[in-house]
Amino acid sequence: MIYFEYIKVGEDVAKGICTLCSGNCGIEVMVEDNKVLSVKGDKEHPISKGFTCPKGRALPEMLYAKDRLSCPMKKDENGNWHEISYEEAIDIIVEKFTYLKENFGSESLAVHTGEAGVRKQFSGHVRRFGQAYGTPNQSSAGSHCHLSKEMANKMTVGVLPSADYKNSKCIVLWGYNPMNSRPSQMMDINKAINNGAKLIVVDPQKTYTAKRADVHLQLRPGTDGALALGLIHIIIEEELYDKDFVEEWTVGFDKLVELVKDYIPEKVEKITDVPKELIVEGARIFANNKPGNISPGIAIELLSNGFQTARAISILQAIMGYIDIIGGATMSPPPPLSSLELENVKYNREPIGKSEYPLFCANYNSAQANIFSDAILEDKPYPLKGMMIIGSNPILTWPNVNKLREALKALDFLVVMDNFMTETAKMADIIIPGTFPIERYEIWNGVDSSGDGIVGLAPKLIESKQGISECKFISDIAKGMGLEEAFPWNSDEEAIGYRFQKIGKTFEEMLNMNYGYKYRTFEEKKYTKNGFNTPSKKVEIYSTTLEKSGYDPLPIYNEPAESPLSTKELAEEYPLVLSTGARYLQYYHSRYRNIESLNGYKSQEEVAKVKINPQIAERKKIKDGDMVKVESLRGSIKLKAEITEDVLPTTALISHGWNDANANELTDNENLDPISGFPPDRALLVKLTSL
Ligand SMILES: Nc1nc2c(c(=O)[nH]1)N[C@H]1C(S)=C(S)[C@@H](COP(=O)(O)OP(=O)(O)OC[C@H]3O[C@@H](n4cnc5c(=O)[nH]c(N)nc54)[C@H](O)[C@@H]3O)O[C@H]1N2
Ligand SMILES: Nc1nc2c(c(=O)[nH]1)N[C@H]1C(S)=C(S)[C@@H](COP(=O)(O)OP(=O)(O)OC[C@H]3O[C@@H](n4cnc5c(=O)[nH]c(N)nc54)[C@H](O)[C@@H]3O)O[C@H]1N2
Ligand code: SF4
Ligand SMILES: [Mo]
Repeated sequence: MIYFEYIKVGEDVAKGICTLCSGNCGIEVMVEDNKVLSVKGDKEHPISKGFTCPKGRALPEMLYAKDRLSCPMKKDENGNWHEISYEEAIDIIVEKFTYLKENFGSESLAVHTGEAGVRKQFSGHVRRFGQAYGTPNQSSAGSHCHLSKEMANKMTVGVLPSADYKNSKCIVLWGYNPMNSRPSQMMDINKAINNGAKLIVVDPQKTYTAKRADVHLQLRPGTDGALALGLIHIIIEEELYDKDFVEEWTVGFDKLVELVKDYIPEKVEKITDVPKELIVEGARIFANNKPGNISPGIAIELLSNGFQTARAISILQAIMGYIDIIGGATMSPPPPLSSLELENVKYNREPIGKSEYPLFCANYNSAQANIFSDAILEDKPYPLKGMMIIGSNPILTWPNVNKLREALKALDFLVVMDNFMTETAKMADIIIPGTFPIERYEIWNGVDSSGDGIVGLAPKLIESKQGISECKFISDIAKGMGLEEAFPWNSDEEAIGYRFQKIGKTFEEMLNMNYGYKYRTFEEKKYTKNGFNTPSKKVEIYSTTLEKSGYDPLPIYNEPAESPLSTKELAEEYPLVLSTGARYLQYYHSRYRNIESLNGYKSQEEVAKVKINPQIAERKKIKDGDMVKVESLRGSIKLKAEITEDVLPTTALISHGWNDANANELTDNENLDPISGFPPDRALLVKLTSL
């Protein structure tokens, strides 16, 4: 077995890569008799340099968790589970998928990979299976993560840039808190701050990071677009922008001047609740400490106005000329790997969401999963009868879960592949136990300290005793359905090896490069050669692509669909603005509440909390730790109150991912962003009552 060659540092310490999150930290793994004993950081790794977070170090606990699924299971008519053989599971799935295709058309099956599939080999296999089977309804965590800001940036500057923190003089963390969500990046951020870089944080919460900032713009959730236009207003009014860059490399600047004319600090303060003096100070600091960059987080995407907000932020960075330069926002193409997409696929129907979100669905050849419930329950635009969900727990992560639960119940057939019996897995007809990353090969990529792009192969370090390889599972269903032509590989190794063909490397060569292969050296201002990757080859402040699709070509601000300003009457009954989902370091969405060291050896009831300001607590006679009810138009949940000055009196915050206090019972799948279809998880109206 190839992977044993890997166990070569000393006798039993293998070098690997943690791919539990996109940090891709280098790890040293103690392995004995195919069992992982411990995980620690690999100091020689060129990007992570020895860093690991508690999740990575808890890998052994995850692998050997008592409640880990270990056998395929089938649910009977009475709702009881029975262990079945893998072969039997494949036969049932093949039979059901064939039935759906013959009776309702291929589009009646949706295949979804969640966050656990992001940048993983198996998500490509799942899409490929969908293409071979003939369903356009392939979806991913991209229905509510990353792709909205990626598409907004693509349409504006040609690509989603990434911040070069180390060399920056002004770092803006905008609805982004890497301290919890991408801790390995804090090394570079801290280095820059120690070298005198300014830090601006835009966050409704006084996070630890916000407390360290030079300027903390503590805004009302969902008003980020207005704040961005306000900052642009000051930068233009005080002529702080990069005039040469704007002149030569942008289109629509004159229209931007017109758009932001009204966004004077007084007006922006009224919308955002951020004191006007701070807005002015923030704009000046950002413009006068060159080069700067802005990292927009998920918070600005999970809004009913998220797409245009992402555009406004992208434009704010661009008019400073901070793009594609060292210390600014660097533009790096992804590693050029061979694609797993099948060519020339024709479908009978458009994917679900294509008529509502045509640009999103066309850009990503995907369905928009947030409206699957409508297809299942109301046959809109046509019936959806079956789903295969791999590496996702929609019951805890998709918006408006009460409706989603009804929808999943109404399906003819649901297959879930997971490592644990999640709330979603409980609703399945068939469950297949999955693997963890170090039980399989994975491709990783990152940027090293010189800004060079690296792609690598994360080795498989142990053979899974319980789980089935996700790629093998997909390939076995495809073969069962006579679609083997689309899956010509004899093993997972062969399939991964195929991906490296385009860079001229073999599987074995990649496996022998512990620290990856440098596929690109960093080069500044590439746009001066070929222009930006937009139709006009310039930064499109005014986007004709948006205009042609009937959207506003400028980064306009609309109030959140539910807000004290847009729905005044509703706000009288539901007066608090709720933002859901801010990350905790030790959890990953709905994951790891069962991992004792990560959950602090506590029950969910003890740790699930809503953060509220002392003023609200006093008014409602709530003490810290009291149980409260939080209610929106969609549903209500009960959990403990955490009383903290870190949130404004107008705002409440709840993380998502707790089975018994599921924030997504409150969220909305109707007022989705009109361009991306992303859910407004970060700005809802709720009321709070003490229990
Ligand atoms: N430990 C851990 N790491 C993760 C994840 C995880 O679940 N756990 N998830 C991964 C994934 S898939 C993603 S997408 C990323 C997300 O990671 P980030 O982009 O960092 O997102 P969050 O931590 O959810 O939110 C960042 C901040 O946004 C603030 N916020 C809330 N509402 C608003 C708002 O309306 N406007 C603004 N400006 N800020 C707001 C919150 O208070 C929070 O401090 O993290 C990834 N990393
Ligand atoms: N209210 C609210 N909702 C949100 C968000 C928010 O901020 N607020 N954030 C959204 C965002 S950005 C995202 S990305 C989504 C994520 O939403 P999901 O994609 O549903 O993410 P998870 O809850 O992590 O579910 C992943 C599941 O995969 C399983 N798993 C983990 N690793 C593997 C593996 O290797 N193989 C297999 N087969 N299974 C595996 C885990 O046990 C877990 O049950 O949530 C979204 N939902
Ligand atoms: S930050 Fe933690 S979970 Fe993410 S790759 Fe590094 S060790 Fe793994
Ligand atoms: Mo995400």
